[in-house]
Amino acid sequence: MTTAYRFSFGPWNIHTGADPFGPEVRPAIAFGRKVKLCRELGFQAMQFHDDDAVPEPEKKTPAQLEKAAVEVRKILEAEGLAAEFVAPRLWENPLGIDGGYTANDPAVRHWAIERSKKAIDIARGLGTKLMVLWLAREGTYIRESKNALDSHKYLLAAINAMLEYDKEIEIAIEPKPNEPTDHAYIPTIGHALALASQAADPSRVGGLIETAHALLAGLDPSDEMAFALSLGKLWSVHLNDQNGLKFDEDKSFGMANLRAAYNQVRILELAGYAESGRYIGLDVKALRTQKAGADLRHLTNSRQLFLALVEKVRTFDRKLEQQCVADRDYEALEMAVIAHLMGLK
Ligand code: 3MF
Ligand code: MG
Repeated sequence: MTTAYRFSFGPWNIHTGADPFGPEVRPAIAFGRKVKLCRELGFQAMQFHDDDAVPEPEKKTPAQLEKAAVEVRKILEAEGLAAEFVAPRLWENPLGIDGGYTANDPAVRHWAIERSKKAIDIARGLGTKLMVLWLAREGTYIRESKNALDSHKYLLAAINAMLEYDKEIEIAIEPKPNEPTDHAYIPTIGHALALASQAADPSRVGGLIETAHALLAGLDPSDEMAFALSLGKLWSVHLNDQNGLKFDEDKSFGMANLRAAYNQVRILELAGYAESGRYIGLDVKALRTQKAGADLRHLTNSRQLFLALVEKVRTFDRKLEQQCVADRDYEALEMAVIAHLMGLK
């Protein structure tokens, strides 16, 4: 049979339900409890922002960061879990109000790179080589406020500084077209991998694709994934869902666009993603209206739906598919897919 998929999520995926227009609606859950829940819910790894793992990284030396992260690693290992990646969280710091790597102020750009090195120290302690760059505020609200030609050079310089700081790490860029900025730099995986190809060591720069981010760019997530997979550059995914062009909803996987979810699973299956050992990250959030105590189902539902769709992909009639393609009968092919998803005979 086939290799089993491995699942991951980040501490931010179990959260208090606050949004920009209202207060928290559920009590916070302590980190230790989240780790236990991670295992209990059937997940194999946790994802981290640097300060999810070690608070106030700026105030600690590399040795202190690594030591503190080793303690977190022990907590994970006690539950049989691994750390999948670390992402430098530049966007919560007032210094990074206008971006970090692409800030106009050279002192801020310096800070952003130093903070990223601290995230690498933490990754070492946690025992992962994978760094994720979600370029939250690397973009503009007002186009004239930055020189975009310079911005892309600065992004490359930051990536190169990280590669240079630790010869083992690998960087997965997580593209997103907007939010919190109006226009973000590196909006798609095409942009991410073009930048990667220019890095000092292109073999150590790849991508992470989030369903919602691709949808927000008006693109098909499964084709975005296929592009990265065909280049050997899909190093993680953030599966979730998104109901059209709205705020980044982080809905449960497949709950708005079942057919698109099926196609994401199909492409991962065709590429043998499970065998690659990479994780299925679920960047999903509980609905704000979900009551405390029943607010984990976004994770279990997403995982369950993913696995159900794996079965759907594996049991689709391949002969019929080939026949429809050979006959160029795409109406029949489409109906067969829908009938299969709906369990119609
Ligand atoms: C924002 C995101 C982020 C990233 C995370 C890890 C908070 O739209 O998707 O979630 O996934 O920072 O890179
Ligand atoms: Mg994400």
